[in-house]
Amino acid sequence: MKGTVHYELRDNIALMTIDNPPVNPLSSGVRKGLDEGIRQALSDDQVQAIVLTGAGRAFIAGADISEFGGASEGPGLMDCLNAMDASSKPIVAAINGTAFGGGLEVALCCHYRVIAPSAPVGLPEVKLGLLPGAGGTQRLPRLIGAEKALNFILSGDPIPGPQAKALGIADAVADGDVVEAAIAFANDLISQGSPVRRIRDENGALAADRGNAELFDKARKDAARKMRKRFAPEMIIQCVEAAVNLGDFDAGMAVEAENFAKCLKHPQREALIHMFFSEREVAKIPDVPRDTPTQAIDQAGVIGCGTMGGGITMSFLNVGIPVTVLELDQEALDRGIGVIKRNYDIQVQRGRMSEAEVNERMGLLTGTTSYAELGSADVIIEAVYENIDVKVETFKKMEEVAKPGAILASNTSGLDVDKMADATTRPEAVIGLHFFSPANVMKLLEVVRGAKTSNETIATSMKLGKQLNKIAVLSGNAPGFIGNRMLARYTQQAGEIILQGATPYQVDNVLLQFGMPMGPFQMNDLVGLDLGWRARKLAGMKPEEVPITARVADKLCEMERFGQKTNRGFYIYPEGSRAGQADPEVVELVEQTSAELGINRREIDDEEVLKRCLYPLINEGARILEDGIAIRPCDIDIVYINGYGFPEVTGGPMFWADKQGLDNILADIKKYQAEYGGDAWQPAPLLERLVAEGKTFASLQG
Ligand code: 3H9
Repeated sequence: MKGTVHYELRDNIALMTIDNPPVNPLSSGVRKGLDEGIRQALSDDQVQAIVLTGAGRAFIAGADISEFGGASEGPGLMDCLNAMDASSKPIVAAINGTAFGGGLEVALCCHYRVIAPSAPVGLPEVKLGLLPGAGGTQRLPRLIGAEKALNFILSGDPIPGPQAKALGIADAVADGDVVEAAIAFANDLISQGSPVRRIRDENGALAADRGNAELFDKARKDAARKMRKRFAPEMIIQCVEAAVNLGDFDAGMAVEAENFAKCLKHPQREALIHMFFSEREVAKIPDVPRDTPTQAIDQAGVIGCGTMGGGITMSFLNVGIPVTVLELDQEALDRGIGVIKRNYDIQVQRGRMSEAEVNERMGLLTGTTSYAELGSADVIIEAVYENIDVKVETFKKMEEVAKPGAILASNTSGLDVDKMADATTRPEAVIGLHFFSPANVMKLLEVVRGAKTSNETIATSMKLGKQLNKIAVLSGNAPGFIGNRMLARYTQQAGEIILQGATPYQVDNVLLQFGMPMGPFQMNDLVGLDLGWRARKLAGMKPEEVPITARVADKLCEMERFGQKTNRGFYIYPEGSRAGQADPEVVELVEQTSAELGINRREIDDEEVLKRCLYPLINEGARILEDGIAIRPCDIDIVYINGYGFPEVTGGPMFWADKQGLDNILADIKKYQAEYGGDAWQPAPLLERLVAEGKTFASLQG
């Protein structure tokens, strides 16, 4: 059995300490310990009250997520909680650290709660496709009212101790050691003869909302907007609605139990829990030991203050790391820093930041046009034009000024990191740090190891990702790394499909329905169609040499339709709007291009559009695994969800592929190979092998 609960007597108080490192989830041994401890305390006449706390940094991190979907041993959690709730002796929770999910629900079964100021409490179940299924949907509304409870449960975000007190979740904030404070609180209860306070019996806060349909309508509208295609929010709303309208606690608990079971069975739950464990798994690199020494990053240098450089700079400033940003001339520098300031000012206007915070962050920023000023940085990241010769020259300059031990990084989105490393005398310090645009917002950081990158440089870069509140995934050094290599297959197919008969709007709509935040043509409009067009012109490419999938985009550029920036691209954007409208002229242009290329257009159904966009991407993912560019399938899932907007509820492309059945995918790939030929439809040997062996991508995780 996993975990335990220590029991000790402190005079007339039974102190129970949950011990299940590192974060005390409610595993079998903990449930057993809770059950036994409560019985022991109730049967001991010396005990007048019980204090429950956690060992280490957490109170309780929630139910043991790894037990979901399998058989679990030991007493059931609900039995333990019912025994606590019914206890005739008061139980005081001493919330010493994280109390999440089932952990907070345990605290809500206690009769009182004393909290450490730094302890976060939250009900993050919605993020795992679940709902608080240990009474949270029934007790919290009784404690703080339905509206606040709904907001708290639907956001899943934690709040610190003092806020928990202000909201009514905690009774007191400890002014010192939280266990001592809880013991003192319990002794006060005993001396005052205070009755046991059971939240289940409190109905006052609910009465005000009885029959208030508007409250739940609003919650449903918000959830549909913020959590598109999620199953759990509606289940949560129904539970809180039951708490309010049924009035009876046990009747509400029955609704909670039914809806929790529905969530537990739902595929989204499995996918989201896969994401939870994958996010932690990607930090583990088999050939870089966990205890590899890392260096502190206290100061950063960024070369280039355009869109990417500016965003990277903000990522550092946002976590309090000073940055020196370099531009070629003062005008470009002023422009870049102006954009950073404007971005922060917008945050102030939206009430997300204060003026003081903006000043603090801008105070950490130094602009320069001199490389020498980058000399004290612990990491220097170049974000210059995406051209290997320009990058190589930049690395030569970087290494001249960088202090010994500094990390020299490139924000390239797919160029050869080894070529940059070879331009220096310290290739062990060179690494790719591929941020995604907007770099201050996007969670993904692709960390690209070169042939000679040292373990220390890798470990420090992975740690830096965490420091910047990003999810770092390690990639090997091959064109396009993990994400852009897969993306190329996806956009290529989208380009082919429209020439064969679909419209850009049909393709985008299919992917939107799948759950992507935007389709490939909306993405092209956002990024700017002119980028590829200009690069092709610069390379002196003749019109007939332009890949056929880029022909329509290039024609749009000739008409000065560059995408959102010119209010016209594949879509028309009414002034000031980012919602594009379909344009019949573009459909004509696509049809004309098909005719020029001698392609007979035909009806392509939505199912084919989806398969043709996603299957080559998955096939390429298999090749990436085979080439050792990604360590595990889950690394690809994390890259695609956090860098490219692949819907989280699918668990990522490789997890999703397993659920579709790899044999089905391979059969379709072979069908399209016969129809269309080309490299994209050449089945990856790994995919063929897995199908032949009846295995899944997940089987590679070990
Ligand atoms: C729930 O409670 C349902 C109930 O309402 C109803 C029940 C009937 N279980 O994140 P870290 C592991 S649903 C099992 O690196 P941190 C984690 O995998 C649950 N394992 O540390 C990792 O393992 P490893 C609601 C868990 O300090 C290690 O602990 N609760 C659990 O950065 C360290 O984790 C949640 O959703 C768990 N519940 O962050 C909370 N939690 O070292 C989920 C963690 O082998 N947890 N592990 O890779 C978290 O948000 C963070 O882990 C926490 C610590 C903030 C607690």
